Amino acid sequence: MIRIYHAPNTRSIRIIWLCEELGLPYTIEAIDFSPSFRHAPGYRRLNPVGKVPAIADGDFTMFESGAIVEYLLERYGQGRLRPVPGSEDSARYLQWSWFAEATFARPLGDIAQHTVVRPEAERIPAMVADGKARALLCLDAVDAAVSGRRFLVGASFSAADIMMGYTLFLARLFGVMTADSHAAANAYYDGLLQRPGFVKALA
Ligand SMILES: N[C@@H](CCC(=O)N[C@@H](CS)C(=O)NCC(=O)O)C(=O)O
Repeated sequence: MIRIYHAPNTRSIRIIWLCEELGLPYTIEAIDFSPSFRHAPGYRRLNPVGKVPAIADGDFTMFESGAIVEYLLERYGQGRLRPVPGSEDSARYLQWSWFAEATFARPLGDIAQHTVVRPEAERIPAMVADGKARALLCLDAVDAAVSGRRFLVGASFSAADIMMGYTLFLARLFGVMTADSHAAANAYYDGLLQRPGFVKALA
């Protein structure tokens, strides 16, 4: 049984959503998102930098949401939710999965840090403005990629959509993706919101 260390609105949403899509049994360990809990030795044993998510699969534990997604697909996916390794679609799948976390989520993380995560005295407004500008550039790229398409890669839903779906959740949450522009990205994200697994993960 996979145990998912989860806090609302965090990247553990990706892991719950993936388990739902694969029909994998899992349990949720709801954690306290406060720095004092995340940086206590108990949680730092699961995630050495005190971030969410982490999982335990039996005695095996790991962190980093994108790596967890790939581990679960390799171990339990039986070829589902990702293109055949070595194919061009697989390259695109990797590109958008990494882009979602390594490039797009970074400026959104800066916005989060300087609006809600850090204590007020440590927040720098200029970081928020800069983060918004960098995130908008990423949103432009996603908007172009999903224009006239339901999914990021090929004709079917893949775990790249799970990676990007959570990133777009943050983009909406922090007012980077709004209804008055980026029609294709909004339509794509609204389509993802129809998936029961995403709805359950967000609940
Ligand atoms: N690249 C990491 C990012 C993890 C991350 O930043 N998690 C956020 C919640 S979504 C967090 O724990 N933030 C608290 C902090 O940075 O102090 C992953 O994908 O797992």
